[in-house]
Amino acid sequence: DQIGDAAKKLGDASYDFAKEVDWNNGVFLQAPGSFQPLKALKAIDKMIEMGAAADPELLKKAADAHHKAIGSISGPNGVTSRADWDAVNAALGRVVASVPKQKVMDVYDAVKDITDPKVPAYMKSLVNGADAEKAYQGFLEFKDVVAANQVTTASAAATVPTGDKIGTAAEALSDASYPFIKDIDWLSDVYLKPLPGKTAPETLKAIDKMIVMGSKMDGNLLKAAAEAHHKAIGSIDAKGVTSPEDYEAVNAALGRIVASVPKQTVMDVYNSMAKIVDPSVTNNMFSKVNPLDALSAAKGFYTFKDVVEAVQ
Ligand code: DGD
Ligand code: CLA
Ligand code: PID
Ligand code: PID
Ligand code: PID
Ligand code: PID
Ligand code: PID
Ligand code: PID
Repeated sequence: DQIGDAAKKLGDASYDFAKEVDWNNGVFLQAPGSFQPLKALKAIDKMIEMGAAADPELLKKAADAHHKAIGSISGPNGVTSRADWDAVNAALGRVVASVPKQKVMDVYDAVKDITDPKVPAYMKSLVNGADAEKAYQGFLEFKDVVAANQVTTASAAATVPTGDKIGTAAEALSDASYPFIKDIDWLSDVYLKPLPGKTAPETLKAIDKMIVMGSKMDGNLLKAAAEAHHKAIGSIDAKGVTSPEDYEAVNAALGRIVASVPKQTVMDVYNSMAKIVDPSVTNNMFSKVNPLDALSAAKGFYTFKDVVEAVQ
């Protein structure tokens, strides 16, 4: 297709740049400017809206392309192979083309809003500047091909199951855990701190398992989960906490996407995360909340998971 062909030209223009970027640099975990959690949440909300509007099949293929690309990483900078670099660009270009232009621009504008204007120049200073400009020129040509293949109307909303066992179980889980949700400091910057003692390649392994799980999920249910998050973001209070109803809808939606993949795929995520999350992290989280609320939430989760497993 045209986007695939254009991605090869983009690769010619951008792979030198890709090789020069130090993908293992911890700077990419930081906020791209001053820390503004509510504005950042807005930017993420725009990404969620874009993801919910995208073609689920193309999202799945983009996830697969990333998984494959992780498998061909080489060298100290963590760069993927030329072929996989092109495949990722092509897959993302197709995702972008599957949503109306305005949804893409809304993401750009919202991210721009939390990005210090000095950041692009700083990024450029870390690589060969001429290669960065060559890559950007390639991007400008690529985006015209994407625009020429772009849809103009959004896809239909997801179908949300009703009266299912997971929906019912989500009520009990939400009742048991909402006090805990209210105890958590959602606006803290602690969640952007590096995981103690873990390198980027080690962390990427766990993220890879999430990508694999995402790729196996039922597309309609994943879309519904994105929509539930978008709605929940719309009802947050000043401390970032969503309403009990929207919280319950998020739990139900997430339970359903978990049930849509094999148990082992979920356990692969859990086990790979357990390898990189030091007990000091969980203990620190626990120390900041009311312990009885956390225990009630945990009990609720372990009851909920049996219902999920039964329909998995
Ligand atoms: C960039 C963009 C990269 C900056 C990276 C910041 C992104 C951080 C994302 C953090 C989000 C949070 C998610 C994480 C959550 C964690 C949860 C725990 O360098 C601009 C200005 C605005 C930059 C900010 C907006 C970036 C938006 C990027 C997309 C967002 C997506 C995704 C996020 C991440 C999540 C992924 C899953 O646009 O951009 C460089 C440009 O900066 C440079 O400016 C451009 C002008 O826009 C353009 O108008 C033009 O002036 C151009 O061109 C210069 O510069 C000129 C000529 O016109 C060209 O022809 C050519 O010759 C060129 O010069 C050569 O120099
Ligand atoms: Mg990504 C984007 C890393 C998994 C879906 N992703 C980005 C970039 C960053 C990144 C490189 C955001 C920062 C930025 O804009 O830099 N993703 C990244 C990693 C992983 C991952 C490390 C780990 C596996 N992503 C992942 C998964 C999905 C996505 C699983 C779901 C399928 N990702 C996704 C989307 C988008 C990203 C939809 C974006 O739109 C965003 C992005 O790239 O926006 C431009 C700048 C970008 C780059 C350095 C890489 C692109 C290089 C282009 C083609 C040429 C360079 C141009 C110029 C020099 C700089 C960019 C200017 C900009 C205005 C265009
Ligand atoms: C400028 C000036 C003009 C020239 C110009 C110009 C540049 C405009 C630009 C630009 C626009 C632009 C847009 C970009 C958009 C990037 C969008 C990224 C979206 C990320 C998402 C992440 C996610 C997910 C995901 C799916 C999940 C939800 C999420 C489900 C259902 C200024 C050059 C025209 C770069 C969507 C993918 C996993 C949130 O206009 O003179 O330069 O860049 O998890 O959804 O699971
Ligand atoms: C524009 C203007 C509107 C019209 C429009 C428009 C277009 C927007 C577009 C577009 C946005 C867009 C985004 C693309 C992003 C591509 C990102 C590629 C990333 C590739 C990576 C590969 C890799 C790896 C990996 C992880 C490793 C690092 C690597 C570590 C730690 C402008 C059409 C709406 C194409 C990250 C995955 C293995 C490098 O908005 O008018 O057209 O395209 O090895 O991580 O090692
Ligand atoms: C300039 C002027 C214009 C021309 C121009 C220009 C240059 C702009 C540039 C540039 C922008 C730019 C951006 C780059 C972005 C790279 C993003 C990489 C993201 C990598 C990640 C990796 C990671 C992980 C991971 C998970 C870990 C955290 C991390 C935990 C909990 C100035 C040329 C356009 C290079 C996200 C995945 C392992 C961080 O604009 O005229 O030149 O470059 O380790 O999670 O640890
Ligand atoms: C233990 C001991 C026994 C008792 C026990 C026990 C506990 C087990 C547990 C547990 C398992 C467990 C699993 C959990 C899994 C969480 C998984 C999260 C996945 C996140 C993903 C994120 C993503 C996306 C997304 C879609 C994108 C890709 C991504 C596309 C196509 C120890 C109690 C049985 C909590 C998938 C969603 C946006 C990456 O066994 O005696 O306690 O918890 O962006 O994909 O867009
Ligand atoms: C288990 C054992 C196997 C069998 C199995 C199994 C089950 C795994 C499961 C499961 C995992 C799972 C995960 C669930 C997670 C629910 C998470 C809910 C989060 C809700 C939030 C709401 C909100 C917001 C929001 C953003 C705001 C904060 C809030 C800010 C900055 C165990 C079956 C495989 C259900 C976060 C979105 C508005 C609070 O593996 O043997 O069954 O379920 O307002 O952000 O303000
Ligand atoms: C313990 C002992 C057992 C019993 C037990 C127990 C407790 C465990 C606990 C606990 C675990 C735990 C975890 C918590 C996790 C909270 C995660 C919140 C994430 C929030 C984010 C917010 C954000 C943003 C956002 C984007 C911004 C960055 C942020 C940028 C660029 C010990 C009870 C089981 C509470 C990610 C979205 C706005 C950070 O196990 O016997 O008690 O709690 O602002 O992006 O700015």
